[in-house]
Amino acid sequence: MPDADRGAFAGREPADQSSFGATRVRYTPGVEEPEVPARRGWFITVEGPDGAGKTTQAEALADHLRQRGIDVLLTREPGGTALGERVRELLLNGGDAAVATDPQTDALLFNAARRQLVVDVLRPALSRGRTVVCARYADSTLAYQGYGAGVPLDRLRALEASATEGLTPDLTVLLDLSVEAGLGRKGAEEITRFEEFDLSFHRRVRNGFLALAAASPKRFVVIDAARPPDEVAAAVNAAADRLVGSGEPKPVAARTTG
Ligand code: ATM
Repeated sequence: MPDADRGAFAGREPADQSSFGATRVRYTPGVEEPEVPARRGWFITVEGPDGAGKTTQAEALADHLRQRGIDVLLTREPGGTALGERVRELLLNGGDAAVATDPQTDALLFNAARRQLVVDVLRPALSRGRTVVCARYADSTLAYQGYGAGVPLDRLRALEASATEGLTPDLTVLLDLSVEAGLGRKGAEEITRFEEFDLSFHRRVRNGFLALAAASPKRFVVIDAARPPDEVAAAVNAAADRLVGSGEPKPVAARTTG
């Protein structure tokens, strides 16, 4: 993502820093489950293989929901917190031999960044009634490190449970696209370590996303991302409108299984 686009994804809920002096090592303040507020937000994730247009579509969806009067926080994985953005640089840096390439190490790092996002940004926003649109979330680890790189899915689900404590999206929009079309859309400046993997890896990732969608048809909506961006956006908006029109979101406290 170009630097100019980062601002849109950088929105974070401020953590309570009051009990930490400037000279001390900072740990995440203790997590206190908030009282269940009157309003709760929807949690929507946008997933898909490389080049499917997640960034564009997540931004367009956030705009659409804001036009409906909904308070939206737009964020992304890996990223969305200071730690997450640093993990992003570390993990995506193409061609850097110092970066780990063991897929389970990758999974641990993605989940470390995820946990920080859940604690610092997602839960506070949702419990204040904000709707969150997040480009990538836990399904990406299952697709890339699981289906793509062969880490057993049950191991990844255990890491996910630890990172998210059961915070699951209300809606996951899967932008589906052939591997050839997706990789063909990427500019040279967008090439990360993951695009350097072979085509069969990316095919397993795509098929992994489709398998995840087939296993959770209530949560997923699969959209053909080969169509023009405005048609894709209309389909994404329609899926979000169905969700938002379907009733009240669950209380955030009820989304904790850990
Ligand atoms: P984009 O957000 O620009 O799609 O890049 C994130 C990359 O990180 C993406 N691959 N590429 N290019 C997928 C990869 N990724 C994982 O492998 N596992 C994860 O859990 C997440 C969140 C991302």
